[in-house]
Amino acid sequence: MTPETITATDAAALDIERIRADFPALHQEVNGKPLVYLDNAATTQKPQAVIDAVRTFYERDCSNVHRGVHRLSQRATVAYEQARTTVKNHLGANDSREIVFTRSTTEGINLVASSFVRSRLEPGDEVLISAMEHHSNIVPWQILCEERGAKLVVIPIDDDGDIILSEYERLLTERTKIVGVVHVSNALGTVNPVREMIATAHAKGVPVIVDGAQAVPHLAVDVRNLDCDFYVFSAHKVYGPTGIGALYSKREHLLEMAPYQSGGDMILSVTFEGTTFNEPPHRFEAGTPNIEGAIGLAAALDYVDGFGIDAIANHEGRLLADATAAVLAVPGVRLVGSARRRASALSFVMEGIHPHDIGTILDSEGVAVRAGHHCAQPVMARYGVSATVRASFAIYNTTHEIDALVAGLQKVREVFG
Ligand code: 7TS
Repeated sequence: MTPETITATDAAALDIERIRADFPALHQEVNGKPLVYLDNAATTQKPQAVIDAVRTFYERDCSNVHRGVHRLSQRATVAYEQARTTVKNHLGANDSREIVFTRSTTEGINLVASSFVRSRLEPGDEVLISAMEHHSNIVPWQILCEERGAKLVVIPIDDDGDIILSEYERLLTERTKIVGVVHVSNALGTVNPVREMIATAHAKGVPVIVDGAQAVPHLAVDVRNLDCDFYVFSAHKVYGPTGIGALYSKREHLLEMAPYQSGGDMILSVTFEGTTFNEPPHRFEAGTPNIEGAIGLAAALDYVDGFGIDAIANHEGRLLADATAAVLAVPGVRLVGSARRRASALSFVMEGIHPHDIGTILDSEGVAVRAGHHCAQPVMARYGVSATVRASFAIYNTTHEIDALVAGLQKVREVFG
């Protein structure tokens, strides 16, 4: 959401105080100050509806899925499969069978690397990623390329933090076997033009996996409109539980893909002579899944859909625009990432002061931010810093909290003279 597209009416559409009341963890003090939680890109707080959904599973429906004839197991199975449908609807997929529950974004990428790309990668082939990827969209490809004698190729980004699209087109060749690109950068906040990038890749017959970890919480995602081959995200960044995420994959790919992990639930029949595998998505969900996690994820997406992701995006877009201006007005602050289109995250450094010191002083004021490399060390290297301070916004943040952030930064300046 570009700040200029936000209108006052959009921003007024959400009753933030009422929303805040839904999140128990927000109402506490840290170091004697009201908590100002601005580390949402790392993980979000959870609304009561999600906590209740998980709790109800344990209090009423606790059972394993897909195996019992008894009532509790039937209820658990229905809830688990309904959660799959909720994810499918939220992402705009065609078919629930295109949704695989994973542990996280990280696991989704590893699954695609292992089950889809490995068998297609010959020596001399290439995997193309951008220079602003999270480590989880770098390291699995690096390991795979090493194993297969293939090459990891990186699309450069410009000083603002936008992908250089002419370089992307140049680097996309007949050797490219997959493109991996982040939808929204966790370190820079850049919203990448993934729809256009996917069309460019498809014109050359190259499939694309999109890392949606920071996009699903902040903008409308429609996998059919994007026409991506794979899309991954984690529940915990979109108000859901940790330890659960989802992979969207075009069904034609899933049908061809080799198993990832193996064991119970992913089989049709097993003898000591051999095993036949279950249909996707179950083929990729070996063992007892994170049932309560899937149920909590569905409750989280229902919560988001109750407000509408566009209203959330407008609110957060306004906060980001206000915070950018306010933080930039603090002497010595330099922004890291000023892309054309940004969402949620504001990364910055202060001259002569280490980000960890800034984070520690902000914490003493009750303000929670992330200070570090954000699991994106190549991004830090690109901008010549070892770390940044990152404030990242969610549905429940307010302009008062931006004031608290800025007051905290003034305190940092006082302490460091
Ligand atoms: N991709 C992006 C863009 C991310 O921001 C993250 C997590 C991941 C992948 C990995 O997600 P996971 O749920 O599998 O761990 N990013 C962050 C962050 O910015 N601070 O803490 C985690």
